[in-house]
Amino acid sequence: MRERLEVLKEEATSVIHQAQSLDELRELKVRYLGKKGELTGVLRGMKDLPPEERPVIGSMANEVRGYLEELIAGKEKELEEAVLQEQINREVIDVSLPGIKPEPGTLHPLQLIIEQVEDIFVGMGFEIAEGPEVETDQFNFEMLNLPKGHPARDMQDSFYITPEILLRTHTSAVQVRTLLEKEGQVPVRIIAPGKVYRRDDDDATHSHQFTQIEGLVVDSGVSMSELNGVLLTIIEKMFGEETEIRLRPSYFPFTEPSVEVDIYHPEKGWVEILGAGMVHPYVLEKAGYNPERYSGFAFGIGVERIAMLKYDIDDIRHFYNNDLRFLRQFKNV
Ligand code: FA5
Repeated sequence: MRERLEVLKEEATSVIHQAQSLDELRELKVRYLGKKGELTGVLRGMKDLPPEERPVIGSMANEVRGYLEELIAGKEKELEEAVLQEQINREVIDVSLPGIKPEPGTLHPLQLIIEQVEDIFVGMGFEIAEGPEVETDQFNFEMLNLPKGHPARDMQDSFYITPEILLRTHTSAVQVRTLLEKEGQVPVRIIAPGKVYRRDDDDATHSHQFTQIEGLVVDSGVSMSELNGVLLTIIEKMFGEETEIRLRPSYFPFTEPSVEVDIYHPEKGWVEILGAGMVHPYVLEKAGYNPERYSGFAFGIGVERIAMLKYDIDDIRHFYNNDLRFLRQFKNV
């Protein structure tokens, strides 16, 4: 019995030392120390020993068990460390290699124009206002002197959601919202950039969804010449002092008189960029401003048209196709 234990100890010591993997070690642990393992087998045989030998062999067997347990634990640690070291070696990062540079995005050309125009107007004391793209018929049309059935509604063929709610056809709806918010207070000096929607057929210069910047000034004694001055300032700052412009008399139900402004482009000829005029007394009155006391002017700039002239873009659809080759050109402007 004593010899069997000795042999067992020796043999186990040797194979445990040679174990190559944690799995192998686990198998050895079961083989020698498990319930059906070899050491347990020896202990089972103790019942056949003379009583006086049993304590001696028992204590020896326990010693062997303790020894093997410690040996296995030590080997386990060694193998675990080897696995970890191997993983560290495999995942080593060479910090001296050049990194992958994330390419910074660029501002969209329409956003560039909006920000340039905003800067110029903020410099002239204007505030920036906003309104929703889903608008009521009342703010988009009725309070702008365009009652239901008015023929001028056809100029802005609309996307209706319900008979009373639509995608706004122009940013002029923000005029109404601003005046109602200001509750009769003056001065009002705002610009309002945003998207607008019309059932226009798309072509090189028209889109069913485009961008406008509305402007509105209301105060006592606001005149048409002030409107001319503001429009000239913005055009000169955006296009340079040499730019040729043309004011044409026009018609909008919410301004009287009304004008449209064209810019001359050497290849494209005259291009309409905005509509403007003196705020119609009906609009002032409906929004709580006494037209006897106050006057104002308003304008609506087509942002795509400005960007097309400024950056020589021949088709409005380039703004919406998100072709990176097109967008990357605006990196350093
Ligand atoms: C209006 O939308 C008026 N609300 C402008 C206005 C505001 C007048 C305040 C008076 C006072 P109009 O429909 O003309 O006007 O549009 C204004 C500008 O938007 C045009 O001059 C043009 O530059 C641009 N625009 C109009 N339709 C389109 C379109 N389908 N695609 C791209 N740009 C357009």
